[in-house]
Amino acid sequence: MTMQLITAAASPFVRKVRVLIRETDQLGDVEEVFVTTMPTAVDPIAKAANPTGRIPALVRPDGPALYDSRVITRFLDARVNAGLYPERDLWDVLTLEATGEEIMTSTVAMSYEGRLRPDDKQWDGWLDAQWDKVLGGIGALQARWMAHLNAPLNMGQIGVACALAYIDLRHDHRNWRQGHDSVAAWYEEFSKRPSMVDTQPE
Ligand SMILES: N[C@@H](CCC(=O)N[C@@H](CS)C(=O)NCC(=O)O)C(=O)O
Repeated sequence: MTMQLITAAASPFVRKVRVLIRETDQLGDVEEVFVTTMPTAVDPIAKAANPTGRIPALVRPDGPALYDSRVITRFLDARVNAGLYPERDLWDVLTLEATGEEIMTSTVAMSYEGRLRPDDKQWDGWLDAQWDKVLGGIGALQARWMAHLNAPLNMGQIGVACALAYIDLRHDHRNWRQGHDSVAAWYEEFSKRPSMVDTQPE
């Protein structure tokens, strides 16, 4: 039976799930339902699937809806034994995935600040503090995580790639590649995967 993924093209949290679905050949089992939702204008379909209205949410015909991208990716990985969370490396892969998630949390918050808050209420200090967190995450990728990024495909890599792609989409002018050559080179290659190309926001 078909499941429904409540989706938006630009969301990095959603994109993680969409990339996993393609990498694990589950596109035939999941219908992608596109919505437009924001903290200030929550889409009713998103709200029906997740009490907070956040996306992604996965509506299942045979059980309650799942939400939070990491819950959904664990579920879809386990469903087909895809091995994107290898047992022998589990805590590293989860922490790498969390590093991508932390970057997404700060960059999505920065986008909302810029797009939703009135001009006279913009707070540059807060934006800069969020960007510091992003730089902390990318710095850690460069210093500690390159071996894991270059390992066989795992969910941490997908999360990181979707986080970096979102920076290109919304915060390109901050020039995240500067000082992070290894991460940038890794990302250049990873973003050529068909799953990434197919989920590239317009
Ligand atoms: N921790 C959540 C975060 C999801 C999230 O913040 N999604 C954003 C889209 S990028 C959203 O739904 N925003 C609308 C809102 O906050 O109401 C996850 O990993 O799924």
